[in-house]
Amino acid sequence: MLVHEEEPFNAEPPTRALAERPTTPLDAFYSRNHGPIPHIDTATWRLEVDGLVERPLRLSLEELRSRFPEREVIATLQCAGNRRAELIAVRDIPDEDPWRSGAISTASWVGVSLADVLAEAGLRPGAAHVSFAAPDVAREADPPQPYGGSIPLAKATAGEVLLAWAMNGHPLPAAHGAPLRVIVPGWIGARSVKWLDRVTAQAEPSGNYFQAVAYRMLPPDADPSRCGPGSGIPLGPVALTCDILLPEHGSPVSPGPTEITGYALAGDGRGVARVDVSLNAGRTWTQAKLDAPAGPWAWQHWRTTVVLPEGEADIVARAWDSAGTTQPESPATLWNPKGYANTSWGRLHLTCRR
Ligand code: MTE
Ligand code: MO
Repeated sequence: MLVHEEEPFNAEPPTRALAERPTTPLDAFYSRNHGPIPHIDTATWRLEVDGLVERPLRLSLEELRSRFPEREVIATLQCAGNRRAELIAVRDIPDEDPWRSGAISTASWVGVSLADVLAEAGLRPGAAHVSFAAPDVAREADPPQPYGGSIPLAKATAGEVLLAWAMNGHPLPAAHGAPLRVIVPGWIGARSVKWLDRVTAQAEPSGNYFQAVAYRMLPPDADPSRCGPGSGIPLGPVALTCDILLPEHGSPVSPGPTEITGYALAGDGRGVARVDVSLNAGRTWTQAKLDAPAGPWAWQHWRTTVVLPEGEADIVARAWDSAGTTQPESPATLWNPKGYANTSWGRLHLTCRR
């Protein structure tokens, strides 16, 4: 793993570990933490469900498991800061980790549907958002702030949002949110709150720092240190993206036929329709072969064989979605002060020698 910070722990896998299987092994799944990992005693832990509900709930993990149907969703989680390093190369972004291509991973998640839990609590009129709270505290804010966030009610009740206790067939590891975390498929990873202890139905989005201040798309001329709650565009659904995973950045390759592998992921409600690869900065393209997705919320791997020249080669890849739209060409067109949502063409520079 490439460790960006030890405390709080932030690390991404080499892209090779993301290319091998549709789901990412637990020890290769990226870790994104804003504060120290809390170690929670599952025996005394309870989930509170409150706010604009008819019947507030207080549930142990055992009660959650026995009172609601178990669901499995294979979902890709992607940090809004994935590929920030390419944005930093355009213009510096102080105080944010330079994530490369590995702040994205896919797992099979097992838990209960948030929709079922909200139905049991009974939503009251006026509920329009569902907020999530956790006990970990982030020191990057002044004063330090607990972690939280929210999603609109339509997404919260759509069925695919899970309160999950298992990942790839194992109990959720502490680093990934044990005993219980939210999984919001198709939305930025930041909304998939780990170490969940409270779900609140409310009229407005969460006022938590990570919803109201951070994870917002600021205009390019904004100074983040002067942007208060509500500035910019709150990030939620992810946009169409794709990237190259193999060969790995900087790996030695020979000229001649070489397999290129990557992933593509469409935005909420859309599918990946095609992936194109170019060796000449987009003058001509060839189509990659797309693997079938493991489910509607999972990335799709793709592969194609290109003939690499001797010397320097620049490979680019772009995905198209079911609405016929494609990705922006360059990180420069997407630069923003916090370095979020770099969904530009996947890029790989190789030096090919015999
Ligand atoms: N939940 C809590 N409680 N604290 C956090 O710092 N980080 C969020 C989200 N949930 C975070 C959290 C962010 S920014 C991302 S991208 C995902 O968790 C990362 O999940 P992972 O570490 O399991 O990959
Ligand atoms: Mo994130």
